[in-house]
Amino acid sequence: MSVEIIDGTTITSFVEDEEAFSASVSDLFAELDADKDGLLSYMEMVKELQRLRVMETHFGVDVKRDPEEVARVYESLFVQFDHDMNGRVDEDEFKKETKKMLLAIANGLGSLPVQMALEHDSLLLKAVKHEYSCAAASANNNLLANAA
Ligand SMILES: [Ca+2]
Ligand SMILES: [Ca+2]
Repeated sequence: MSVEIIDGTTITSFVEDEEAFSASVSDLFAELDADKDGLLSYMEMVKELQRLRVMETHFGVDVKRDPEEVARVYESLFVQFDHDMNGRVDEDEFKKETKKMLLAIANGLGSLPVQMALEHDSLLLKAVKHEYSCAAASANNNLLANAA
């Protein structure tokens, strides 16, 4: 875990950097794909779904403690990823839905910076690192981030 200051722009500038975002999502996908068949099953997605769930509760959407209820929430999240409903999430589906969810979080955060505890391999931490590298790289990147 690392505690970082994050705001909506941190996330949107990361998502809009197609190259950096694609590479990070591919890494995460490969890491989740335990049997390396190029598709994510529900069981393979559970770790990531739990992480998304933590983010949801962090932003005060709802907190449900009943295990059955929580399982239903995970299942409905999985279905959101599985666009063609074939029971598996491919990399394209994963990327599209991850992007959508990150942008929704960015929207929720707005321009108000918040402090968050982020896991070392989470996309949000990658977004923070991306922001650091952009700030260091050039003023052009800052302009792009501000326009986002
Ligand atoms: Ca798999
Ligand atoms: Ca699918």
